Amino acid sequence: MKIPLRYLFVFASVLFLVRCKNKQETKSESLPNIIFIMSDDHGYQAISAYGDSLNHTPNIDALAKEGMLFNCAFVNNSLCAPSRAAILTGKYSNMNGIKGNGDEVFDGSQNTFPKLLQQAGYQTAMIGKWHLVSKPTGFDFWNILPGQGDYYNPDFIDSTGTKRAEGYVTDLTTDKAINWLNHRDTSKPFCVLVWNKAPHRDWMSAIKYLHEFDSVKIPVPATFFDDYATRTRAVKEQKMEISKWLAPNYDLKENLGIPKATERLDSNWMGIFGRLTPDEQKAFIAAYTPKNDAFKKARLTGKDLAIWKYERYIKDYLRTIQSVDDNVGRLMDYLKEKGLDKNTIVIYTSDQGFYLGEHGWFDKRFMYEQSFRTPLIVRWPDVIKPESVNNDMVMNLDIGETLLDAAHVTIPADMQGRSMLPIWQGKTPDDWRKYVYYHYYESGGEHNVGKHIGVRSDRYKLIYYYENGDWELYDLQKDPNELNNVYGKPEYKSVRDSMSNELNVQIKKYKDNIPGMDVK
Ligand code: SGN
Ligand code: CA
Repeated sequence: MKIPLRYLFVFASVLFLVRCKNKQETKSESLPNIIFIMSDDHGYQAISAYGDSLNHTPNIDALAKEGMLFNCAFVNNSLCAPSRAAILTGKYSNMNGIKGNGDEVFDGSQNTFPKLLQQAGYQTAMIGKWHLVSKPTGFDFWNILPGQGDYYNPDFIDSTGTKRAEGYVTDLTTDKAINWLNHRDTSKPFCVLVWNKAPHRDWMSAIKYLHEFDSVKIPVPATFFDDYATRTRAVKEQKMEISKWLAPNYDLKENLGIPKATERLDSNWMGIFGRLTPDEQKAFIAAYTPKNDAFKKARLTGKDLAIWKYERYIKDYLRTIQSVDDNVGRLMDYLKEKGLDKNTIVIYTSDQGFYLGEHGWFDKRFMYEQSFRTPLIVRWPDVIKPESVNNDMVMNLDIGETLLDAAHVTIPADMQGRSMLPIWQGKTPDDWRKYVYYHYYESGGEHNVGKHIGVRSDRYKLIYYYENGDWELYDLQKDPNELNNVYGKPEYKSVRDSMSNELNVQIKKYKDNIPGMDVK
C-alpha cells in the first residue's frame, strides 16, 4: 500500500508535538517546590542537630536527619540586610549595594533568584522579616514586617498597606505562609520565603515558653571570660559584652514595664510591653517577677552577675527558638499532609550566626566562627541522601544559584556564588572553593565593631581591620576558639604570606575595593 507523502508528514508532526508536550509536562511536573525558611540571628550552637546540646530542636533536627547538614556554611557580611541582599542576588555587598543596615535601600530592579524563578513560571512569595527598606520585587505575593518587626501583635505590610496582626510573630509568619500555599495556583511549582524575626533581640518568648528552661542550669561557654590578650584593638573596643552592654530592662527584663531614666526609650523599648495585650502582660509579669525578686535579693557582683546576665540572655534567646522549631514542624506536617514533601526543597538557615556568650559576647558582625558561620540544613528526598553531613565551604550567596540550578533556570554570569547542587547530590566538584572571602563594612554604632575584611581556608583565618591597620591570624586546627592571634609569630610567616596573597586574590575576584589597600 502506498501512503501519500503528505499523510506521512502530518503523522510525523503530530508525533513530534505530542512528544514535546509530554517532555514539557515531565519537566514542569518534576520541577521542585521550594520552602526557604530563614531565621534572624540563629546561631548554629542553638540547633541540637549541630550537637552543642544547649536546647532541643526536634523539627529542625528532622530536616538534617532526612537531608544534609552543612558544618561550614559562611556569610559574606555578618549582618541582617547585607546577608539578605547577598542571598537574593548571589552577590557580595560591593556589587548588590547593601553594605550595612543603615539607610541603604535595596535596588529591587536587580536580578534576584525569586525574580528569575518567577520569570521561569514559579509562583513566588515572601513572608516575614525583609529588612531591606524597599518593597519586595519578584514575588506574586509578599507580606513583610516593617524594619525589625515586633514579637507580639506585629504590623505586617502588603501591597495594600500596613495591618496589625493578632498573635505571636513566629506563628503568624508560618500561618501566612500556609494560607498562601492553600490559595496558590497548583498548576505551577512554588517558592516561598518564610523569613522569621526570631530569635533577634529583644528575645521575647511566646507565652507558652515563658517557663521553658526554668529548671536547667546553662553553663557559660569556655571563652566567656576571654581577656582578649593577643587580639587587636577592634576586639578590645567592641560593645558586645553580655556583662556590660545588655540593657537591664530592655534586654534583661529586670523591671518589666518600668524603664529607668537611662534606659532606651525609643520605639524598641515598646517592644517589651507596648504591643502586648493585658493578658500577655500579666503572663510576662507572673513569669519574670519571682525571678527578678530573687535576683535583686542576691545582690550579685562581678563574675556572678555576668553569669546571671548570661543565663537570662541565653534562656530568653532559646525560648524564642522553641517557637521557630514548632513552626518548622507545622510546615513539614503541611507538606506531608498534601503529599508535597518528596519534591519540595526545604532549606533552614539564618541570616548569620550569633555569639551565645563566646568571647563574652552577644550579637554578630565579627569574622570569628560563631557569627561568620551560619546554620544550613537542606531536605530534598528526591536528591539528597538522608543523614548527609557536609564539610565543604559553602556560602549564603550560593543558595540562590543552587535553587536556580535545581529549577533548570540559567544562572546569570554576574552572580558570584556557585551552585551547590553537585554537593547536594553527594559529589563535591574538585575545584570547589578553598577560601571564603568576608567583608564587614559598618563602623562605630551601637556595637562598635570596626570594618574588616578577611579570608578563611580550611585551617587558617586572616583578618584585616583596615581602619586600624591591625592584622590577626588564627590557626583553627590548633586554636579552634580563636584566642591566639599568631600574626606576628615567626613560625607562621609562610602561612601569613600565603594567606595575604590569597586575600589579594579574593579582593580582585570579587571586584572589591579596600580603602588604603593597594591590591596588585
Ligand atoms: C538592632 C539591635 C542590635 C543589632 C542590630 C542589627 N539593637 O539595632 O543589637 O545588632 O539590630 O541586627 S536593638 O536594641 O534595636 O534590638 S540585624 O539582625 O538586623 O542585623
Ligand atoms: Ca540578623
